[in-house]
Amino acid sequence: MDKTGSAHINGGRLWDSIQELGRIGTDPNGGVTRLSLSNEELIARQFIIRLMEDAGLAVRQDEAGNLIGRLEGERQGEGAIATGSHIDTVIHAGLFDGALGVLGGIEALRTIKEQGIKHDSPLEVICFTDEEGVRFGAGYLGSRAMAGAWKRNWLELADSAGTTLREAMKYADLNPHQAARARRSRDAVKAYVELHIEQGRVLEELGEAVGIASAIYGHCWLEVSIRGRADHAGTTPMKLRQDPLAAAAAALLAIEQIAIQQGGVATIGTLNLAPGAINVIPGEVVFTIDMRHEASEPLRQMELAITAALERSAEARGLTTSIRAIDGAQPVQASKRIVEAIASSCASVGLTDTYMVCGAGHDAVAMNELTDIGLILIRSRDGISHHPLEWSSPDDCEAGANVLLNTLIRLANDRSN
Ligand code: HGY
Ligand code: MN
Ligand code: MN
Repeated sequence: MDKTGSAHINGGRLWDSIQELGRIGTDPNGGVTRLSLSNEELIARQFIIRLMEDAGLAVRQDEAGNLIGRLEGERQGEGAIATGSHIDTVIHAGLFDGALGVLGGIEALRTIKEQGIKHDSPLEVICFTDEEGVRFGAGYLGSRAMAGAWKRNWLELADSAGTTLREAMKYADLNPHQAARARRSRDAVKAYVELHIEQGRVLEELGEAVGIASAIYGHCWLEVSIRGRADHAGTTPMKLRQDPLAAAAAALLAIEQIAIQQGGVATIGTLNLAPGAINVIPGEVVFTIDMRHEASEPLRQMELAITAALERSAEARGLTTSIRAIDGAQPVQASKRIVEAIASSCASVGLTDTYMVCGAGHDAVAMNELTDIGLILIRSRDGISHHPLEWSSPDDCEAGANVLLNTLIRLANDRSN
């Protein structure tokens, strides 16, 4: 601890670990792809285990595959103050999404151990299984399992190659039928604070390195199928077509307007045509919608209005549509006591307390079902994320990890909770 009573991590060591993890799963044309439980992610897990062990943490893997590094506190039997995030990525991702929270958490606990910093409560850093949900279609799998929200039917979810989550878990030496045993009690985890890149433009526009999330958006993921009739592209007159892509196109523009009107966001991230040939009118269109809002009711209104727009557009062309809810979570509020601890930590390292609502989802959303949560965000260059150009500076990574470090120390010695 320095003379102001604040502690500081080893910024160079943190930056090196981010770069080293970023070399696992690199894409030939730049970026990183480490889908959940893929070979690349399993290799990255071994790197995380080694780093946790080098930091002097007691390391275990729970039944959902979450890696947990733990430092015992001075008081026995206390609930842990936890931090963490994920190392699985989207496709062609950057180096920082999730990685900063896992590596920043390991660096914070390593600093506490190295410097012999007092902490009454035990401290944990958790590397959660499958936060992104990109491979199987449902996210927060590890954090939901820990929070007691594991769903057995997730095991049947399959990736684009047809491999189910059940098979992927077995491949990773996990017993898919025991995942629900990862559930922990409220007594076991007293608080969860996550460090993450902002993935947006707010902090950069404010000129601030670190932000404090007051709330995190909720999300609703739908899979939509519109079926028409495949036909010859040359001989089928326009008025005789039953073209599902035309119906989808009309609906997509309505979806954009609904999101704007509700003050939320909506994204069509995947779209597939069948049979998918240049000279065949598609018989079926399947696409996904990711809609989000900071408040529950407008999120619900978006889902209702978008569903109605899809059905109207299909019916107007005599087509059929089916809509399947594939994932979702309600917006969450950060805990007041944790926000205050983060704000005091910002002040102790010379940073202003900048508050914001976070549009990206995080394991903190799932952990909010188990305990009080907080979220520390750092600036993203040009707000770019889920992209090879995602980047945050070494200084901002260090600043965010210092705020995390001092927040964990505060919460671990706070006798009032
Ligand atoms: O989709 C998200 O907001 C996060 O990256 N899982
Ligand atoms: Mn992400
Ligand atoms: Mn993330």
